[in-house]
Amino acid sequence: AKTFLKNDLGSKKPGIGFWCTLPGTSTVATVLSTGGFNWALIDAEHGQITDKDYFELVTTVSSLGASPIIRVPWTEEWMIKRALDSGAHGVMTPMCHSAEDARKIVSFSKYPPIGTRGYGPMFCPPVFNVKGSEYDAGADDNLLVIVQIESKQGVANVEEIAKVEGLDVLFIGPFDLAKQLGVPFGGEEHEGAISKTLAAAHAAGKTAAIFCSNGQIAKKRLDQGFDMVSIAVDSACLAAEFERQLTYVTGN
Ligand code: 3PY
Repeated sequence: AKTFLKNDLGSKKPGIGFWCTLPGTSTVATVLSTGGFNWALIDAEHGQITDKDYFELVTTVSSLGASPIIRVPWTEEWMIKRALDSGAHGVMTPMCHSAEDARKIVSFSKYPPIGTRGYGPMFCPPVFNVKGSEYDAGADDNLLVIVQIESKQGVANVEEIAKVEGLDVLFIGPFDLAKQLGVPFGGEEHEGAISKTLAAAHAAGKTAAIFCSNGQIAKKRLDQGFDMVSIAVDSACLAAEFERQLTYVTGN
């Protein structure tokens, strides 16, 4: 069973997703009912979600036709294992600094003999609606390995990172990137690092992805050549819309 997102990227359809920071399935179900998304990021690096929430979120997202991608808090083998064991279609790791980091992440994500992923996928087959043997046989090929490029070293080493076999997506975290580079967000150096990462991903035949705060920015990034974008964050949308409605009654 291929993942929705991997299928779409393989047929050159853009990956359109959103960021989920709230536990509980109501928000993801509401957003996914729009039908416009092929992935959702379940964020356990920042926000309120912990690994106890993975199972129900992953099941809800995948049952509504999108690929659940879990961002783990850090690049730890046990964190990646627990995320994959919930039936996630892919894992995103923050702060990939080097090809060595990327090789480690790939290894943590694949079963032996390719990697070192521990075996315990009891809850994965139902998410994919397949038998256990089918999940096992397809896991290494079908699950997405996504690393974030968002540091000085990550950008410096991005060509080598992109060439790492088994890695699927280079995902730019623009906010961390600006802070880690110590440059203004949206300035020349920031955009230069973003373009360099985009070019390196494509030169190596990998998917280039970037976090976007809204749909207008996401459209620009797709036009720039990115294959995969997020368009909004659940909690930020709630706050922004409530604030907007409030201005009608408070007048400011
Ligand atoms: C960043 O912009 O730093 C991210 O990781 C996405 O929120």
